[in-house]
Amino acid sequence: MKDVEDSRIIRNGNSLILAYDHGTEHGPVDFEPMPKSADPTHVFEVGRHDAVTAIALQKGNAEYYRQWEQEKGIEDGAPLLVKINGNSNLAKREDYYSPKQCSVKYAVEELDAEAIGYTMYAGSIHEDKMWEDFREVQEQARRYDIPVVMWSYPRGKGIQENPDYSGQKDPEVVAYGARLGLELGADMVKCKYPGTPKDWNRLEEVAGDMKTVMSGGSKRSDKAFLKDVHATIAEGANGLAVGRNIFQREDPSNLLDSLEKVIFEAETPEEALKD
Ligand code: FBP
Repeated sequence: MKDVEDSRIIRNGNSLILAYDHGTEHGPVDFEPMPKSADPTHVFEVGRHDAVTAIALQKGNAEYYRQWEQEKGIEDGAPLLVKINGNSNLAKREDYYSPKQCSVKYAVEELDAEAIGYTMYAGSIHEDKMWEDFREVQEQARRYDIPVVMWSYPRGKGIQENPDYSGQKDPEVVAYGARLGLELGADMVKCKYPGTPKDWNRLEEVAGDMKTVMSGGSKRSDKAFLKDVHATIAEGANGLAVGRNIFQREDPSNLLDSLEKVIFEAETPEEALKD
């Protein structure tokens, strides 16, 4: 197996993944604060910023991305991470489940993916099925020597009905989700920020050497966002996977400049904002 450090989604040990699967996961409502973000090519352009080490797209947008690169002669687009599974907000379900829309073979052979993303809902009544789905994805990714990033989002009835847990942002739940990434063979886990540096540290204590990145969350000020990113990195995180905090900004390039300094150059938010 190739060392994950050799992947282009990693730079100086860290990553900044631009996530743009929201049209699947949340629907067009996420584009309302910045209507031009509904146009995938606008976000593809944003991904050309030096700070971005991968762009995470569902299959259809990944196909469009490759077509856009080809038609425009673009050679400096972000490395492609294909998000293999996903689900919409429209369906009524008994519990969380994220079906696959793309095979690893198609992602690598047809789309030239450099990494694979998979959402895992541990704690759902469908967890067992998702483990089986993930096993197949992880083993195929190994065959192609590309890293697997697990969107590790424990949620569902197992957690809601367990009095030991206060919900999906309970630090013990988040840490358990991160640990499952290690146990099941992910190269990187993407976890929700439980809220404090100490809570993120709990996750790092159990994640071994596996890469960990903070999941962006809803839009906040540059300063507040950089503070969270820096706090998690100080506790051992390897960067960020972010969507709304980038594409819901009129011009995200300033924030990307600052993120680059915090994630790859070990600057504090104050230093990064001052430059
Ligand atoms: P954000 O930075 O906008 O939070 O995006 C991260 C992400 O993981 C996306 O990849 C995904 O669409 C979304 O969050 C899922 O969030 P949730 O399932 O919590 O609604």
